Parts: sequence; structure tokens; C-alpha cells
Amino acid sequence: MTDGLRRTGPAPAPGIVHFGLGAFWRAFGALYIAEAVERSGGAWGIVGVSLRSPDTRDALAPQAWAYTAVEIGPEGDLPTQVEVLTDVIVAPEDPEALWAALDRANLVTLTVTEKGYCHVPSTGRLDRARAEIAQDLRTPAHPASALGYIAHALDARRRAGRMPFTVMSCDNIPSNGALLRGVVLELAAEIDPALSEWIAAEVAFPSTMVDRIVPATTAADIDRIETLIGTRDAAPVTHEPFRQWVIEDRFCAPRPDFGAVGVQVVKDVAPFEHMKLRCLNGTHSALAYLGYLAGAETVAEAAARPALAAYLHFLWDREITPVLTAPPGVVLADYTRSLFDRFANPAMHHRTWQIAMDGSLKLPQRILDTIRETLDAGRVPRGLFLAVAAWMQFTSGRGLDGSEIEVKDPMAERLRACWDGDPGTEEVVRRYLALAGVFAPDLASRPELQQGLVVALDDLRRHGPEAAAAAIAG
Ligand code: CS2
Repeated sequence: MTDGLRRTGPAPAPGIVHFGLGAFWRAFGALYIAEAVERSGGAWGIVGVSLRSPDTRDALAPQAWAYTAVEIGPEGDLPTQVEVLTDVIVAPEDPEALWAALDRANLVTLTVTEKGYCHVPSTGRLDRARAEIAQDLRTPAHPASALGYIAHALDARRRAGRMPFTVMSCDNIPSNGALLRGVVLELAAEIDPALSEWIAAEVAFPSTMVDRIVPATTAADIDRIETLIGTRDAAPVTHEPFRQWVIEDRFCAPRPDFGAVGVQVVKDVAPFEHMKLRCLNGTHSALAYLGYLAGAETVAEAAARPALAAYLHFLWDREITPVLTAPPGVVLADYTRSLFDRFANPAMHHRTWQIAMDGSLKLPQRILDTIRETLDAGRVPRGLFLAVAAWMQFTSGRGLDGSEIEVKDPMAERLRACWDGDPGTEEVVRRYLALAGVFAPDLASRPELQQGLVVALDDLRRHGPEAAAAAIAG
């Protein structure tokens, strides 16, 4: 180990169960919580849960759950050894261990990505067609989804006459607490109406805004970090210096000392969520689709293309911030300028393909809400239309040069089928807009949207992403 390696820890006794122990949580929430425990103590060790893959557990077990988080900053790489995980459970392999952890938890957190909420994105309601939900309903004591585990664990606490844990979503979804509460209540109501009533009355589901750019760890990162710290970590994470966590002040059980480490605990998260989802994630997705189609492997590479850089600023200044209310104390123009610097950080290898994933679940809150509000204000958001057109092209499974694209999306088959028979731009757009899970009918039926998407898709296919973006951003 080098002298420069900071260590948190030692790991405290467990008090948190976290669903979805991916790189993001380990570089973000887990690190914040480790620091909060360093400052203020408390039994806030984290039991990580994977609903399927054993990979993270298998990598971390020989390291006693410790791992390295490396900040990729202007002064080089800054490694921290994080010791806050107390166990990692692969739910189907060891459900008893998970029930025991949930039984003693004060806080349950989730980063399960959009898919994990098993909701219909355009309505926010539980998607009963999902196989996991069918299993949760058929055998509530042997669930498949995070929602199913949470509902059954809460039921055990209710039956034992004990207080519940707080359930906190940390995914990039607007009103993520309210959404999670809604789908858990829908599921619980089917299992036992009394459970649903108890959850509605007793359990807190705070909404949160989370922000830190965390690219997937690569084999090259693992080798580089071995050289940096002098020992091999099988599952390190890398992240940018920036981080922001805003949490709604709504808890039904004790919590870590978030305030001690700069987490903002506020009455209303909505303005922060909207700003982040639309300014950061909205343009991240736009840049991912256009950048990928333009042959840019990473976000930084895409942001370095002058036409795409100008397009980003156009989106922020002309289309996104005009329909946004700034959170208290924030100047939107400063916020978006700093976003550009974060995207342009050449030391971060954040693949456009990674961000392009699961677009059918991301587009509504990242881009379509802004489109709706802009149309309502009587303006036409041509820049965002181009982003949606680029998503359509990407999800056709073919680049503009005919090269094959691996599309990862729960709706991948249906998206690709919109192109079946090569029906021409108008028909392609009509088929996409008929996907009610993505485009709410009130939006899909707007003629300005239909026509605008046809023009944008034609321009994209005829002139390519950079020329189409330049024609809009001037
Ligand atoms: C990205 C986010 O992969 C994606 O869709 O837009 O993961 C983004 O990096 C984070 O939300 C930044 O906070």
C-alpha cells in the first residue's frame, strides 16, 4: 500500500441493507456513509444485496468486503480504502441471511436502476406484466424483486409489532420516494390490504437526488489501481471528484449523520431532482446517443466535438433551463457550465454506450418531460427532438453507417420492430410514439412532436449527428 492511501473504517456494525451494490453505490452512498460513521459513529455498516449476480460478492469476499474507491481528479488519482460493507448477500442463494439483515435494519436503500422499480415509466404504476412481480404475488415469502423483499420484510416487522425501517430510493427517477412508495403499496395491497394500510401509515419513503459520475470499472482500471496502491483489488471503483446528495427529511427510523458529511437534508427535493435529471441526465443521454452515432466512444470524446459541445450548451440555455425552477441558492447557468466541465473531463472513460442503455426507461424523466413543458409554453424544442431521434436510430440496432449496435433495453425487441420492413421515417416515428410505456398518450398525440421527430430523424439520417446538431445550435 502507498502512503497516499486513505482508509475509512473500521466497518461499523450493520444497520443498512442496500439493494443493487453496483459501482455507483460503492463510489457514492457507501463512501458518504463510511465518512459519516468516521465523524459521528453509529451502527451504519452496510449489507449489500444482489438479486441475481454473485460477481460482486465473489470479488469482495476474499477482501473482507473492503474495496478501493479512486477519485479521478485534476491532481491525479486519489485512492480511498472503503470499509463499510459488512456482508454481501446474493438473495436467491441465501434468503435467510437477507431476512435476518432486513429484520435488524434501520434503513433500506436502493440503487436498482430504473428497471428495478417494476413500474410503467409513463404512468409510474406497478407493471403487473413483469415476471418478478408475478413471483412476488404468487409466493410473497419467496420474492424475486426488491419490492417483494421489502414488502415481506415490512410485513414481518408489522406482525411482530415492531417499528419499520426507512426505505430510501437512490436512483435517477423523479420523486423516487413517492414512486417507490406507490409500487410497494400496490404490491402490498395484493398480498394483504392490512399490510398496505400499515405501510402507508408507518413507513417513510424519502425522495433523494444523487449525483456522481461513476463509469463502469474496466480490466485496465483494475491493473492501473494495482500499480497505484501496490496491491490487487478485484473490485475497485472509480469516480469523479464531484458529488451531491440531497435527501428529503422524511424518516421513520434512526439515520446516519448525513449532515456531518455535507449531504443536504431538505424539505423538498423536487427542484434538485428536476434540475439534475433534466440538466445532467437529459444531456448525458442526448450526448450518448448522438455521440455514439458520431463514433465517440466516451462522453469526454463526444463533448470535445465542437458541434456537440455547442449543441449541449444550446440544450441547456435554450430548451432545458427555460422550463426549470432553480433550487434555492442555485444559479442554473453556473450549474450547467460546471456540468460541461464534468462531461469534458478527459480522465474519465465513461462510455456513451453505457449511458445509452435502458433508454426506454430513462427518456421520459430525462427528456420527454422537458419536451412536454416546452410545447405547453408554445415553443418547439428542436434540440431535444434530435436527441429522441438519435435514440430511435440507436435502438434500430444499426448505426448510420449500417454497423451493428448492441442495444440493451428491456424493450429492445419492440424498439427494433419499429423499423421492420424499412417503412420510412413517418411510419417509424408513428410506431415509436405508439409505445405507450414510453410516450404518454397526451404527449404522443401532439402534432408538433410527431412532425418535429420526423424532421429530426430525417436530418439525422441525411446529414449525420454533428451536422444535424450544428444546424440546430448554430
Ligand atoms: C448516466 C448516470 O448512465 C447514465 O444513465 O446518465 O449514471 C449519471 O452518470 C449519474 O446519474 C450522474 O450522477
